[in-house]
Amino acid sequence: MNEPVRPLPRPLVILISGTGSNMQAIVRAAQAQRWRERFGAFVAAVISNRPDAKGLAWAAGQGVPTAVVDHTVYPSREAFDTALAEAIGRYDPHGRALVLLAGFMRILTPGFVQRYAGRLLNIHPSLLPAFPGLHTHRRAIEAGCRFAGATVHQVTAELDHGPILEQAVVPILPGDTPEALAARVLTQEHLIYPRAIERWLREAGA
Ligand code: NHR
Ligand code: GAR
Repeated sequence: MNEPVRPLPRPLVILISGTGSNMQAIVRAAQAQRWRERFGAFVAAVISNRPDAKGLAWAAGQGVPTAVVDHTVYPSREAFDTALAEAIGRYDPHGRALVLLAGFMRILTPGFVQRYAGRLLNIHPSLLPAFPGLHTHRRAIEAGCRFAGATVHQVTAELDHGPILEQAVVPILPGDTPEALAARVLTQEHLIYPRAIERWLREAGA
């Protein structure tokens, strides 16, 4: 319902820093669930802040445009974020893109977040509001948590604090290592991130 006959284009721009398995899950869901036909949504670009990110080669192999904005060559976070916004803008001529952080490891400035307000999502490997920031799996194990998980949320200026769109829960097992727990959480991330995006697109309408 409410899926228009010829929806306006909705570029999806995915930001990565590494493997890009969440990015792959999004690309596959876009194809399998016919997001272009249903929502006008298509993966317009994958952009990495690291030139050696594994996910870039996979995206290029799928025919998805890729770009690198290497944070190490910019003098400040503001300068990096300005360059990143310029790169996104090349794939977002009408300011409608949904920008998806998928294992993206650079904290974004308030100015950048403001520019994409309401259309900037992140997946974080913890059950927010527990364990914002880094090393979430080690911290959850050390805290004695019985459960961990992942959260898809809107990005706001306060790190890992935006409104929650989806969550998944996994058990923490006796003897778990951060690596074992991370792998268990990651399988759930690949389910909830596409689900959150599909719902966002459906609710955004044309
Ligand atoms: N930016 C804002 N403003 N708000 C959020 O909620 C953000 C964000 C940027 C990235 C992802 C986040 C996560 O899900 C994310 C959410 C990087 C760091 C970090 O400390 C923390 C959280 C997240 C991503 N990065 C270091 C930095 O100095 C660099 C670490 C590295 O390069 O390995 O930017 O966890
Ligand atoms: C994922 O677990 C994601 O939630 C996490 O990094 C992994 C990236 O995997 N993100 C963060 O820790 C953000 N600070 P992927 O590159 O295979 O999607």
